[in-house]
Amino acid sequence: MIKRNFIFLLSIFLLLYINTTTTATQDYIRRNIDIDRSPKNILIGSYIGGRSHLKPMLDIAAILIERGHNVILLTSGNYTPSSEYPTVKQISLRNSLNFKETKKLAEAYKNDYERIAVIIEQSLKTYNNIIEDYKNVAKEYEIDLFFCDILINDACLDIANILKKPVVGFSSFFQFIAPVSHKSDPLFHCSISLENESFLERFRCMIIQPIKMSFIFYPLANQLNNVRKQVNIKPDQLSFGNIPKVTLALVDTFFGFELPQSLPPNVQEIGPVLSEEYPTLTLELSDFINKHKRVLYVAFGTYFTTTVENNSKLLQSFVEAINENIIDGVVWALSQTHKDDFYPTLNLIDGSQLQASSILNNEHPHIHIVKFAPQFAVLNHTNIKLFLSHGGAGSIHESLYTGTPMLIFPLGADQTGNGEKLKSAGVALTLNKFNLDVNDIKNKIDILLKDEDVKKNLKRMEVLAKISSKRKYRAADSIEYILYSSSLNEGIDEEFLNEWIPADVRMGFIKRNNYDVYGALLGIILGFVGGILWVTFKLTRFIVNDQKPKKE
Ligand SMILES: *[C@@H]1O[C@H](CO)[C@@H](O)[C@H](O)[C@H]1NC(C)=O
Ligand SMILES: *[C@@H]1O[C@H](CO)[C@@H](O)[C@H](O)[C@H]1NC(C)=O
Ligand SMILES: *[C@H]1O[C@@H](CO)[C@H](O)[C@@H](O)[C@@H]1NC(C)=O
Repeated sequence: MIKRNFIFLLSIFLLLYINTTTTATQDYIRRNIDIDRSPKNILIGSYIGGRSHLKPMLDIAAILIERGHNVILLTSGNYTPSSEYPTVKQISLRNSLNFKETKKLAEAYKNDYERIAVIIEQSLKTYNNIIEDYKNVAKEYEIDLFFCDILINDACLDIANILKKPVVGFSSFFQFIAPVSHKSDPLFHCSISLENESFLERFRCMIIQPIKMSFIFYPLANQLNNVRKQVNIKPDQLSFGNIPKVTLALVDTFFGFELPQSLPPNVQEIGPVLSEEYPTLTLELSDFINKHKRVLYVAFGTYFTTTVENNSKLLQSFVEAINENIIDGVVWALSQTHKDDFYPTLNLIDGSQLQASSILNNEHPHIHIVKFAPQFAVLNHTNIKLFLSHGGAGSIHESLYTGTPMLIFPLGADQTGNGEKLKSAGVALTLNKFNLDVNDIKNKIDILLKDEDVKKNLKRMEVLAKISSKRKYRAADSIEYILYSSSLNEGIDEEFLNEWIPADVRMGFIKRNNYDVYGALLGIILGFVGGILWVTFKLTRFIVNDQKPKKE
């Protein structure tokens, strides 16, 4: 027995030995992953524009430019990316959105989706000019592919479709690109997940709310089709509220922050898209932050502001939080908020008074006010312990990447939903946007700084954000694949990208869900049950009749 085992072991050692000696003499050569590549022309189109909104698209563009392609940006607004992205050529839309006027009109509505409807309505007034601009640029630069920000940007999608060019859609919001039946959003007055909602709530979210919204968006779709007709574009859907007609959709988010869902191959989550480099702290800022150990950073993005009342409550709660030693410093990047958007006097809880202007002029030793801050570098500093944010996608990505917990004060659009998602990931708390309360703010700051679970969850999210941030290269790869595939085809046809587009989108509602098959099955079951009932009925009547005494 022992002898047999010994021989067995010996043969294994011999085998291992032979194996290692043969592999040692083996030579290796590199696998070649180069692909055929010829320079192509890509048009980025965004109606909304603006730095924070465009940045992720431009970061993907930067990769494509490095690989030899040309990128032209067609957008509105006065953001010029030339300082940050010198290789992107920018052309401005002749008729862009009048932000001031639109904001005024939108403020008359309470619901966020109604405000979006206002912007869509404004955009329709200039649809013809925008189409004209796209057409001219497409012709002049021989555009091969359209990379469209899908928010309120039907013109970009339309022009790609009529020129039969591939179109890649971009958004940070899944609900606009691949809506699923188990998720919704506060933008549509429902919660982010319908998993644990009651039957009535799901009925409201799936049936009532869409009907309510269609009263607002159906007339807009008609208006869009009227202006389409004027420039010989055939009627189609309004992309808002529908799955946009794109070849490939890229979504700048990541599961972990976003609630998980399944995706077809031509919809790819590629976020968080972040730049390779960020501007450093100014001397002044780094001086301030280095001198404080528990600093709260406050910023509401490039577009958003709140009321004088809310600004004043925020400032008051910062002063009190510092006095109560919950934090020891605050950096507030005001951006669109101005120094007169505050009440002149703050009445503190201890009865004392402070002049807002003295704080806003940086006379308070522990509050540092700036117009703009190099946000990533600020969040990246170890002394920044908390971010009070409006909850825009870009800010959230930077905060998660740097492992900074968040207190979200949502000011509109997708921000309420983003706040809910962060809360469910256990890395943030949210403030009530209609009823801001000083004590509530201080309490939540305190919790977020101390909670051990928050710290653990943040570590997890930081790793997830870091590894996911590599996927902007995947986004660029996918765009290159579409370019390559369309150049083989001499443009695009019905069959284009069928290797990635699931059959269900071609099958129609009934066939896709096999409702005809289930219908037939139901018919068979009903027929069978009906048959049995009929036979039983006949039989009992026969027996009953049979037992009745026969009339003579
Ligand atoms: C719904 O409830 C289940 C069971 O309690 C839980 O595991 C799940 O996380 C909940 N889902 C959401 C979205 O809260
Ligand atoms: C972020 O912090 C790390 C480590 O503290 C540092 O190496 C890196 O340069 C910082 N990056 C930026 C953009 O501030
Ligand atoms: C905070 O202020 C109150 C009252 O001024 C408004 O009603 C709120 O809408 C506002 N909240 C936000 C998020 O701006």
